[in-house]
Amino acid sequence: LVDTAKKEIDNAEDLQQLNLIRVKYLGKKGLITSQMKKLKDLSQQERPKFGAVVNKAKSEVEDYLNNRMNELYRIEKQKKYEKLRVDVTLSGARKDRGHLHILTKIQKELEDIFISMGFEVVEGPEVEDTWHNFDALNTPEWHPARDVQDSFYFTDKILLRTHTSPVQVRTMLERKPPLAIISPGRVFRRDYDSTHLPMFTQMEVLYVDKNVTVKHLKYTLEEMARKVFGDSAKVRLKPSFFPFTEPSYEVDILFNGKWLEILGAGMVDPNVFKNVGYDPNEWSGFAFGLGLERIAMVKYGIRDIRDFIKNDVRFLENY
Ligand code: FA5
Repeated sequence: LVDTAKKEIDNAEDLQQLNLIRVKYLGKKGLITSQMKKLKDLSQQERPKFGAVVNKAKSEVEDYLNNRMNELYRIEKQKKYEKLRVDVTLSGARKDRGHLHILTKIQKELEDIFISMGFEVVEGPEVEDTWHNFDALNTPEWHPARDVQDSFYFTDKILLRTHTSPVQVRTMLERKPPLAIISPGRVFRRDYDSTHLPMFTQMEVLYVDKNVTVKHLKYTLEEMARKVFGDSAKVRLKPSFFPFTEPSYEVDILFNGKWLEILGAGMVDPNVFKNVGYDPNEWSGFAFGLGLERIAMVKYGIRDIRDFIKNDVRFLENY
């Protein structure tokens, strides 16, 4: 009986089957348990002997069962974990990853360059009033830049800013000199061709301190050009005119053997200082406004400025 029990126990495939075997042999009416009922038919002398044999069989089968139970338990647990296991060496399904837009990258690059020179990033509103956008910047009513042909007006006093220069005004009104700020952002003009967009990105740079000269301006521009375009890049200032700077310059950068105009610059006009309550006899400064699309075009050889806003992935993936 013990041997057949053991065989059955060996063949049990899971804990459920094993439990049925336990009932079959060791349950209240089990095959081994019920052997004890034979005791009453035996003689006084035979009873202890027979009892001992049955008890031994019982504990033998019990031990055997328990061993098999532990074994099956281990195997089932193993199977469960096997199912959950992840093969970390399998190669994953490749996902297309996005990246920053070329303009965002250029903006961050320029921000880092100026931050490393001690400039601070400030922001201004895209919807401006004519005072901040023009008057405070010494641009009188009759100036052609104010023309409705060139600017997007909401009312006669409110418009989409045409450049980032009003942020100069807002910052100087809020703070006392000296100051060194940059201000990147969107600006809007009625322009549209392969080198002009109606919405484009400028970055204003303003430095105000005592005894600031054109040399400081030129050094800052050269430093910027070297960092953006490499050590061989050269900077050239050409006389120009802006109402809010005196003298004013158009700035060319030599890159890949070509001189390219990418920004307007100059020494802050004394009238602008007066308009924000700075004493022009005490304070001086330089300012410039970069076109970020133009910088990216020069750096990466992009021919048509309209590619920036088409959102064509085939273009964007190149940068
Ligand atoms: C200005 O906007 C002046 N506020 C810059 C300035 C600031 C001068 C501080 C002095 C002191 P301008 O209109 O030249 O200047 O524009 C500056 C740059 O913006 C240009 O050199 C060019 O790179 C870019 N730009 C101008 N118009 C467009 C346009 N429609 N699309 C793309 N880029 C443009």
